[in-house]
Amino acid sequence: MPKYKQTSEILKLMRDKEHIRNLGIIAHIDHGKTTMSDSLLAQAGLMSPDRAGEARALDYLEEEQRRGITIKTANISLLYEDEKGQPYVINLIDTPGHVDFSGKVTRAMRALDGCILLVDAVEEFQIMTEVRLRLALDEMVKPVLYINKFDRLIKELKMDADMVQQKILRIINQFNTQVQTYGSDEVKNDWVVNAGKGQVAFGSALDRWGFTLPMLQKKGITFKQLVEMYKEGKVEYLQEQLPLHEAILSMAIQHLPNPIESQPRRLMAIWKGDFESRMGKSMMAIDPEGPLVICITNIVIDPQAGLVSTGRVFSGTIRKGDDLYLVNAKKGYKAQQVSIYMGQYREIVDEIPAGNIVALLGISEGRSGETMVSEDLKAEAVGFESIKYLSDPVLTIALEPKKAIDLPKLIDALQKLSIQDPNLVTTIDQETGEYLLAGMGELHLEIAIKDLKREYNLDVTESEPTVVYRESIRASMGPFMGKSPNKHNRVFFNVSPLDPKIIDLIRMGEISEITSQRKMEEVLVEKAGWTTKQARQVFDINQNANMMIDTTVGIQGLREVKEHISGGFSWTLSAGPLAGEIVRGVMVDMFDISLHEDPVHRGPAQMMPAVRQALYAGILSANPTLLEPIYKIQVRVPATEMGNVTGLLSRKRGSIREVEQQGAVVGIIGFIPVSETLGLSQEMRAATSGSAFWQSTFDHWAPVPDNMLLEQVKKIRTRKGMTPEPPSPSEYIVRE
Ligand SMILES: Nc1nc2c(ncn2[C@@H]2O[C@H](COP(=O)(O)OP(=O)(O)OP(=O)(O)O)[C@@H](O)[C@H]2O)c(=O)[nH]1
Ligand SMILES: [Mg+2]
Repeated sequence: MPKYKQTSEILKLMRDKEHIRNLGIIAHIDHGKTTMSDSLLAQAGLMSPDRAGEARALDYLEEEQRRGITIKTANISLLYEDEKGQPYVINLIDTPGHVDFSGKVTRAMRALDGCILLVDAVEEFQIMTEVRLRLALDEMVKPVLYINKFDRLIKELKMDADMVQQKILRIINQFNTQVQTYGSDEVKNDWVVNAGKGQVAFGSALDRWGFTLPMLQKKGITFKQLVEMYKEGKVEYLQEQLPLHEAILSMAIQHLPNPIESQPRRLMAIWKGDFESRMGKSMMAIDPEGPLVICITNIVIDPQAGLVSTGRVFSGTIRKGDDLYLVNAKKGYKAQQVSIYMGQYREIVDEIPAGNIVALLGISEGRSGETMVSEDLKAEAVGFESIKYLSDPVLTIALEPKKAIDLPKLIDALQKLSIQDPNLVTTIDQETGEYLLAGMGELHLEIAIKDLKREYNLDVTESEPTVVYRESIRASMGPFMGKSPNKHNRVFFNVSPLDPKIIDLIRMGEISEITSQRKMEEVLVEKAGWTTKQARQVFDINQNANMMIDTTVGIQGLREVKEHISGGFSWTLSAGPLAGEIVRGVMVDMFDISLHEDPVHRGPAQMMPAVRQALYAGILSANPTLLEPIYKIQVRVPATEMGNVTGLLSRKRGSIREVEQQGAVVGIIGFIPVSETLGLSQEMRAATSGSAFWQSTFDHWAPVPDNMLLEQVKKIRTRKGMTPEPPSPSEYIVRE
């Protein structure tokens, strides 16, 4: 039975940094993460004897129970004593495997030092196994491997010990190949795993037994005997001899880093301040006596308690009543309650020291990615790098309250939804006044709508999901002039397609509108081959991957209108001229400006429309197109059905990149436009008599084929209540 601790003892443990592990459980959907996390909670929970051991304690949302999948991340703290009696605190985050909830996994990574990649022994590496492992490698969160559903190999596949061994060797090889391919130079050799050294665990989360090879050796059980024992149904004996929590947690404490080892390495990747500053030094030392620094990694709005911010304490010790300053929001708040999450419950504690994960009440403007510091650090604090998501929201639905009187309630609810999940993006369609909700996929939106209806008690009607497009250009053109409504100000632009290298740098958050001059030069010179002079010309960067450079010389008053030009730039590009979709990948060279000498006549109401006029003229003239989102798709199907799948994919404008045969099953990897996947489930089922399993993840944006372009533009415009024909460039081109 677990030895539960009193809060006073827990605090002592949480101060002992060498004996803390912050780890995540990551995997493909349905491979058994939550079943495993539940069993760890039951066998090694740090608190709450009355609640641990509930069936599916971590998938506690009604929607999760109903669907049998995880939708959110859940935190628990565990206690594990090694054979010498040394106690360890393990802060664990169970994450969802479904692709639509990938953003939540990305946010959780911020709080972690290590993770366990879980792989279903039967299914082996699947599309999200690879995606999640690469995410961990990108974030410098060290992974180890747990191979789950070991029972299925023996019971269902009737494998003998040799066959089992071959199968697990293949999984370990897949893991190590990925680490060596995608890991950074610093880690790729250290992070490969070796089963003989106890860096791989095996087991059955369902039956709650598991082992590492050293553990098996110590108990004097051979691999062959183990397989035999399971075949003979000696599950209870295995549970007793080889408890799952021991296998997993002993692997975690031996092979995953503690905060002292990991935090300095992680800081290099996620914080760009000065390591010699007070803030930098204290975070590098994980000093519990230093100034407070917390990075928020998750927000939950609790109907009773209000907004709960979860985050990693990078420095200092957080106590109830502490004053916190939010670096991005530039506001101060008081921590009204300090607690740790145990599944759905929060347990109040007195304080949480650096190197742990905390849940706070009272930070009403807390947002994921926000940096919170103690008041005394306010003036010098440098925030963490923004959290980078691998994919964009690609589907959108229009919402309408059934009763007009509910509109304010709907707006409020939508705002709350996107505070908790920043991958749900709400916009108002400027033409129709409709409320639009964009998300990562059909399930993501379906669950958001359910929340609106049930949690927020709203009666809304929703449209079918439609695909989100982008607008872009394919030619370099110019000059284009934009004139302010009062005719006293002029801007002059050239436009061209933005270099894909720069698009990547913006998407990965390496450069943004808030990047310092010094860093901008460093990144653009090193990674894009620009000269320092060019890098100094960057005037504005827009998150949707557009850039403006300023090549004007000696313009009087430019500094005062800078903000208005930037405002016009982002306002215009949030809805392009072709179909009102977001503009992506445009480089604007502002090479001349003429301004009225009186600031009164060159305010935002004058400058923003001037910018828009020139940009619209430029985009419409430069061979504009729509970009559509493309999924990477992986299909597993019996070899006999392969032709039906490839046929279906090519009818859907898909392409095939790789076909891999594994026994009687083939794995097909390809690309398919998202617009062709709405309703694909039924067609796939019909084409393969239900024998195909498939998953897709967002991969990239690609131009809509030219022969479909105009029709697609008209379709979007009609849906938005605009005139079907897109405007011609002449509507925006002004001369003289
Ligand atoms: N046979 C067998 N089934 C298992 C094992 N572990 C989990 N399962 C089953 O696999 C299914 C999925 O388990 P979950 O724990 O919900 O999987 P998950 O990885 O958390 O899924 P998501 O969070 O939705 O990605 C459930 O039906 C479990 O009972 C195992 O070791 N053996
Ligand atoms: Mg789960």
